[in-house]
Amino acid sequence: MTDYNEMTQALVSCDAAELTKLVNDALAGGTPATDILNQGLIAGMDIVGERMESGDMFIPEVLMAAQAMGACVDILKPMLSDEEGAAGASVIIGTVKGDLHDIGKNLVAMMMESAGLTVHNLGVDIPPENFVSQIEKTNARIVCLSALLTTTMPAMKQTVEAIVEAGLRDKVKIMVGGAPVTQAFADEIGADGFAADAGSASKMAKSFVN
Ligand code: B1M
Repeated sequence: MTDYNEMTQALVSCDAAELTKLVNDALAGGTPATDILNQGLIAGMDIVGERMESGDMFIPEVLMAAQAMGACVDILKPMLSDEEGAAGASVIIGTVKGDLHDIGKNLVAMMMESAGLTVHNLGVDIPPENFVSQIEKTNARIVCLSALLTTTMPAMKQTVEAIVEAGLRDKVKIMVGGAPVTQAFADEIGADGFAADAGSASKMAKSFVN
């Protein structure tokens, strides 16, 4: 049986070699990739977050843990694909201005890609005007905004406003997500949808396309 506690411990200890071994062993033993992601890796990152907040872990260590998690997400990627499929509509996704967190945003991008959507992942710290220019360039039908900091949530509102000002609001559905984001906030800033995790984000995008 998979010991998720060992995985969370390896992640918190920033032990990438041990973590990738545990993930590979769990997969070989038949543990579903989604369980490894949720119960091992994301649970471990939550502990990292708590330690960061209490001052028991510092930024360089948090970055190492994030890199270890990224390596494991790459291993899980082929197994996390969504089998239902969707039309190849274009989606742009990015972390909003001022925010450098990208693990969750990349998971959302990955799930959408595997659902058959054409995903343009703009990266992190993306200013509103770049979202606007990318909508025009890619003819995107869906825009996904990610924010992990309460201080960068206002940049989501600014991005929605920039899309309205550019006259593109009717052309796209706007989805928002990230740990501090809520449905109430999505409603407040005039987004079309909020998704709490990568799986529901992918399902929502497909429902907008279909
Ligand atoms: Co940051 N950080 N961080 N950090 N960091 C948090 C977010 C924090 C909660 C930690 C804490 O104090 N407990 C805290 C924010 C507090 C707040 O605002 N309320 C925090 C802070 C304070 C900071 C700094 C300010 C620290 C400092 O410098 N003093 C700084 C800010 C830098 C910046 O962005 N300008 C900072 C820096 C960093 C690192 C660079 C070291 C690193 C990021 C590395 C990277 O991403 N490449 C980092 C990390 C790793 C974290 C924690 C520990 C983990 C984040 C993570 O990857 N989670 C985090 C604590 C935590 O979240 N528990 C923390 C795993 C990931 C799978 O989950 O991103 O939530 P998540 O994504 C989920 C959903 O939210 C959703 O789906 C994903 C998958 O299911 N989702 C979407 C995400 N985006 C979506 C978009 C959508 C839909 C769904 O579009 C439609």
